[in-house]
Amino acid sequence: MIGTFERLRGLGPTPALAVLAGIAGVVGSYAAAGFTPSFVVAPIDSYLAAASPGFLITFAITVLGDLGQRIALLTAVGLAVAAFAALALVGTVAGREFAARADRLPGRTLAGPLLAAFGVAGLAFLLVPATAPALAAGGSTAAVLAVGEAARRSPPPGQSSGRRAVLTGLAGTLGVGALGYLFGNRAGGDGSAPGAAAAASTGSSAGSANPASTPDPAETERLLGAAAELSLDVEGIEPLVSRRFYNVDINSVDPKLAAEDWSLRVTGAVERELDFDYEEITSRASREEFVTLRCVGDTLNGQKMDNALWTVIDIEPLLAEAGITADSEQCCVMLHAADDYFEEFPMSALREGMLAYRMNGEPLPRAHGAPVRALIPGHWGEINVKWITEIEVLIEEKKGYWERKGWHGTGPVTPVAKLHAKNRLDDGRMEVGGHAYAGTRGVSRVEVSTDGGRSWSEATLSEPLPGDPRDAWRQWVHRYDPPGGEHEVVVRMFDADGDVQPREQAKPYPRGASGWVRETVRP
Ligand SMILES: Nc1nc2c(c(=O)[nH]1)N[C@H]1C(S)=C(S)[C@@H](COP(=O)(O)O)O[C@H]1N2
Ligand SMILES: [Mo]
Repeated sequence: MIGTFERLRGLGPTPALAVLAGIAGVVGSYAAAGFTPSFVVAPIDSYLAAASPGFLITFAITVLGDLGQRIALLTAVGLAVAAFAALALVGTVAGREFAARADRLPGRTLAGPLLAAFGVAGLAFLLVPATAPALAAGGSTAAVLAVGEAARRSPPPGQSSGRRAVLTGLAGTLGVGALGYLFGNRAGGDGSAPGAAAAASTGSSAGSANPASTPDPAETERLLGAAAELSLDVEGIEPLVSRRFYNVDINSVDPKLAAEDWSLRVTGAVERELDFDYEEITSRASREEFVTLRCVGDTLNGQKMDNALWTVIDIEPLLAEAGITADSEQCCVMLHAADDYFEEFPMSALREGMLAYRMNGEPLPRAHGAPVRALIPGHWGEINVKWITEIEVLIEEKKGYWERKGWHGTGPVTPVAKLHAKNRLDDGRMEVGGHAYAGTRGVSRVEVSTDGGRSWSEATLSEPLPGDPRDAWRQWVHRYDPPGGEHEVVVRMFDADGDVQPREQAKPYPRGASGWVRETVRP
């Protein structure tokens, strides 16, 4: 270890130049691939997520939230830079050795950059078998090394050769960086980088050139208009159709699928295996349905719960075509996706399920599963598989991605009434409000206590959305004269059968958060 360090020091500024070249290599890959799975960082990031033990992921989801994903992405970038830098260093040292021996050969000084380019392009291609990003990574690394080395050999008078090399290398890396910014954003750029994920929920997607029949836009407009109309006028909570729909992904980089290239296979314990393309899915009779999703990793009063209007077809007829009838024996299914995600759950839940290809009147955004995702009413978000590619019918249970990490997130959601608005009104009263959701059990009533649970009042509920959807949230609001000081507000919901939700609080891991939400309010 110390020996290695001493040897690196003996190289002078070469390690610094190698790091710059490594950065340039990663940026070069980005320039060619954009923020897509062909970006060299993507497989490292998903490897980190898949290989992390359950407790770490649980901590990342429930404590760090979106920060956890950013840390994973940064770690992956760091690892990619380190690997490229190491190859650049080895290439440079070996190249100098070679140049010293072959001291007549023209172009011998390019031996180092060339060796590094081979190494970096090779490694990049091993990680992502895509030619252009691999070549761009190798080329960018070599370019920075070449200009840095040239500057080292012929420093202008009065400047140390090492300093000159690093400064030139830095200029080269910044140049590559500018190109990367320009081209990378174009290649992968539809706002699906984690920072822009929320904005993507109303953005464009792979399906923009989609040839298929779309539902009557006037009908969509009417439904969205009705949802806006029915939304309670409460500052600080989402309207009935979320403005920012949450995002949960196993990877930092989302798949980018073109509708024309996509297809959905039905495989496994079926009479006939089937393969549907986008056209076949979207030319079927569709309908618009409001469906709410909530992540099993959502904390009790967290924000990973949202509602949208989806254009859907039912899955049941596809199963029938594959020869699966209502009395078939198959216990369960595994849904597979383009990001290597997989989730298993009961066949009975899939029969109720839908495939969605539009969201709030737009083609399904990339961040939410373009071109087609599954929606399974009443169940935790995780089985609502995005970028779906295969429905595998099983005769025996298996574990899905999250269940392998210790979660039990394939069942029905727990009922919840969130408390997100705590507003002081102009007339001196307090206003509290939020959303209530119980999956297909429905919400019939929300009660609020402003004295820590001693007495209860009935809150105002938003009217049901048009079509009386089977799996959509409601909003609630309650206004009251606040007591003198700090007080505790408690909220509980009742389902359609009139049953109150369980009071005891439980953390998200492993079966989803539950219990009555309690918040301290200061008037
Ligand atoms: N292919 C794929 N599908 C997926 C996921 C994923 O990482 N990959 N995440 C799941 C989880 S845990 C949830 S909560 C929902 C979130 O959907 P959203 O990002 O559209 O809100 O998608 C589910 N479907
Ligand atoms: Mo989730």
